[in-house]
Amino acid sequence: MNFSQVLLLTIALVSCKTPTPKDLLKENLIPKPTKLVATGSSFDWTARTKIYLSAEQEGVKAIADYLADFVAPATGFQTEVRTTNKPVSKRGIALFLNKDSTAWGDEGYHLNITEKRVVLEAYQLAGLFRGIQTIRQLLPARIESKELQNGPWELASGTIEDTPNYEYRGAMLDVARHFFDVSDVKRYIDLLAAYKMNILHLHLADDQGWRIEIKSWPNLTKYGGSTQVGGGKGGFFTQAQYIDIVKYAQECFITVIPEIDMPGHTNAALASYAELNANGKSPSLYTGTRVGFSTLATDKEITYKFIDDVIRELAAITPGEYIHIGGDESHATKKKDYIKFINRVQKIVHAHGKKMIGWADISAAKLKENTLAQFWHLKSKTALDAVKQNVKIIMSPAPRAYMDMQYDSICPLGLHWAGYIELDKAYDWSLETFVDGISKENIVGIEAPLWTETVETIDDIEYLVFPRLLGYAELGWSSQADKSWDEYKVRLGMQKTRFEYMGINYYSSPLVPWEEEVVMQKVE
Ligand code: TNX
Repeated sequence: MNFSQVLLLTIALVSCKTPTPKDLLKENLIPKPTKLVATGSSFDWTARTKIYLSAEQEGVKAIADYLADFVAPATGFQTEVRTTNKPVSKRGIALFLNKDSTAWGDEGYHLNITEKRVVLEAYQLAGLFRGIQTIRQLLPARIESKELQNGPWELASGTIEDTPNYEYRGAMLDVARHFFDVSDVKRYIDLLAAYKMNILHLHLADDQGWRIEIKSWPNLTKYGGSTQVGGGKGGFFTQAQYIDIVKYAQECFITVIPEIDMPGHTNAALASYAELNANGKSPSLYTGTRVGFSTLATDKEITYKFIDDVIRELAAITPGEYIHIGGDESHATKKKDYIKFINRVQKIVHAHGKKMIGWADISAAKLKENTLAQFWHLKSKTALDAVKQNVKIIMSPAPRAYMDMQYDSICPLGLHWAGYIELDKAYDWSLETFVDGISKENIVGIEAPLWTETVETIDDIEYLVFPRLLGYAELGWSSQADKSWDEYKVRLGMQKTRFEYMGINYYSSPLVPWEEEVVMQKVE
């Protein structure tokens, strides 16, 4: 294109008033919405577009600001947020809490797009936030750019009705094997939020490091946080930093679930305080990757005083209802001691006003019905034993959902003890049929863990998480009825340009038909 053609095209764009026909059905939304009807036209977000909300709806303004701020860098628009009596009858974008729509649930939303307006309605604020992520994906991929881009900024017209299939949709980040700082965790939260995930599980303590400040036991971080796998300097979150992370996640309607793994996976604590060891002696710090060798002294009273202090301090800075106590791979703890230990820790968690989550190994103990068991193991007995106690399951089966598994044998990062997990394997299964004897009513949802024995930087994190995360997000959010890898992989392939503008270091799997997003220019 030469200069005069560019000029002509620009004039055509600026002077054009008729909306471009667009097909909502051809948009590549992930996770796939529950119901979608296309009306063949589009809404054009311009410099004059405003976001309207009704004055009395608390919390909506923050979400409107989030949307306005999100589009600002790429569009150059300072989209005004205005309060009015009748937000849904204005020309522009309306965000509205519909208090009668209890059936949409906390996270459901309705989106109605015409040539004149975009109306996003939800029963709760979280639903508005999830709906904003849909608006985000309906805008051209270059909306993700931090630099000014050319318009137009059109959204295909039609209606979307959307509610999540599962209430628990999460990812775990292990900050114990390698430490990741507040900015890395916030980046992780941003990426979860983009795909409507609602749980961030932080694995805060393991053999190699203790990563959360506990004021009553200061050596945990001072000494126990001072290294990591490979012998690097480690690190930890102060309580103030943790509170900052929790608040950041809350703004994305994501709940943080903190995990202190016990009674195994505790070498960092045992190294920090001799009295927690059965023999009263501290082991050295550990920077390798073996598992199953450490245990708290389960028959010493000081151990329970320690746990009580840790859970009390953690509960005080954690607004979410759950504390995760690990409980996996306690091979150095005798079975009868393990059972007594878990029963007692469950009481401590409840005494501090929280509910307990543990890896499904905890089903050997006597669990309360409001405890959740996180199924990870190749064998399903642990999950079945939990279900027998009326305990609900978080599905994290390692051969499908472990984001630290390599994609294939030449993948430069990750482990493969549970197999290689290419994108088709990560996506092509269903939560409710994966384990015989466990069905939808036993399951709260899905969580994809990222263990970090081999993961050292945020780039490493992104490479293992992307794009598997999108598949997990869809398994949790979308209804499973018409699911197919062949259809999904095309939608996934269309995320290429978006990932690039988002600056994501993703794995470009050969199984996916990656496509650049074509920039639609209006030539009249
Ligand atoms: C098993 S999964 C573990 C972790 C390791 C992971 C590595 C689970 C509950 N325990 O301690 O980091 O494998 O994939």
